[in-house]
Amino acid sequence: MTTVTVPSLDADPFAAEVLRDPLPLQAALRDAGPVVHLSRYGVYALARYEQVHAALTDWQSFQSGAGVGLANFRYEEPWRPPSLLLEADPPRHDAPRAVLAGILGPRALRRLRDAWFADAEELVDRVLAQRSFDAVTALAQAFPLRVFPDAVGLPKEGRENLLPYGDHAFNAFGPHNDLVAKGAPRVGELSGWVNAQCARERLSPGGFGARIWEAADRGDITHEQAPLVVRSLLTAGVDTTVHGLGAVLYAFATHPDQWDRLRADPGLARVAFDEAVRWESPVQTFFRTATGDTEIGGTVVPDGRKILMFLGAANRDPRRWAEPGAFDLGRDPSAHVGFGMGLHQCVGQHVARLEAEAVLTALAARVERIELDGPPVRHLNNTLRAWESMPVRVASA
Ligand code: OVM
Repeated sequence: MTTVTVPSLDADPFAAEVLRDPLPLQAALRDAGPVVHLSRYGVYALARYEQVHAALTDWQSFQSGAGVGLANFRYEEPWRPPSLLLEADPPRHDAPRAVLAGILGPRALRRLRDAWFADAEELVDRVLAQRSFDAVTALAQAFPLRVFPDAVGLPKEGRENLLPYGDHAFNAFGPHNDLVAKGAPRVGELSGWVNAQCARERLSPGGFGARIWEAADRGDITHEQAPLVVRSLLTAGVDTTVHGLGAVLYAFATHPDQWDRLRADPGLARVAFDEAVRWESPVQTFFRTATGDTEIGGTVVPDGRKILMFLGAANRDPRRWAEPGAFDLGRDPSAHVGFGMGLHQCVGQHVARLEAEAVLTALAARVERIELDGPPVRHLNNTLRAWESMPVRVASA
């Protein structure tokens, strides 16, 4: 094999101006080569679809067990006990994954569908009493916070901790920059609350949390593992869907032709959500760690080195997608890597799609036009592409 020189960039993917608009760096990384060295952090970067997809589907060479953030658990203490799903490799990963996949799978969600659609209609009716509102707080945050904690079986008290905890967890995948420092003062308090909700006694019967504990009773996972699997739900289940909804609402507020298309065929709601996940990539990046010297794109990444996968860049790679910058309900976005790919692909994706389908269906039946009513404001996070606020005005149907 010929060894090629790896292009090196000193750009900071976690700098505020890059987080505010990651598209120029994504393009520069894709164009620099299949693998790029990021000298600032001493890590390798993949930004083309082909290499991101290859890394995601090769867990043997690209391990998660050393952490999926910048911190290398071979040498550094994680900020919390590692996730049994996200930060684990087979075989340890597999039993917790199988349990959660059953609890969050399409079959299990069927019994939530009617209630969530009714909830979405009620929420949307209430929101539409105003002609202009903040789509982030009134819809993108309000709907997941209304349905998901109940589905998990959480008590009412303390739910306001869910978003700040998740926001910090996603910041903590990046370097120790100001975003991590900003969250640090509350980590003890937020983690204390989250960890306490993972106990069996806190979780109401019939919910996702109680079903995790029942899986432990059956011996599918151990009773020691159960609380950490519940913690995964609480960490990954709220901010992600909030920012996914924010992405699709922004897409429609800025693409009235696509809104007309959805209104004409509400069956497109799920495709619309996946297209928005491709287009905005609410989860922008995750790391892997080279398990042994690993060849990718003609370059050998040495054992133990961190590899940053740009999911958002792969989802807009013109080598894979025609007109990648277009939000287009006519395309098939199903191969996007916004939910990851392979063994670790988002286990909650069916929950996310159901939430989005409920909100979009309720909106499409009631709203003729949705437009920005002022400049939307980004929420900066080391991992998430997110909105802080999005003033919109609507015309009722
Ligand atoms: C987890 C988890 C899984 C996916 C994303 C994530 C904070 C966390 O298992 O805790 O982000």
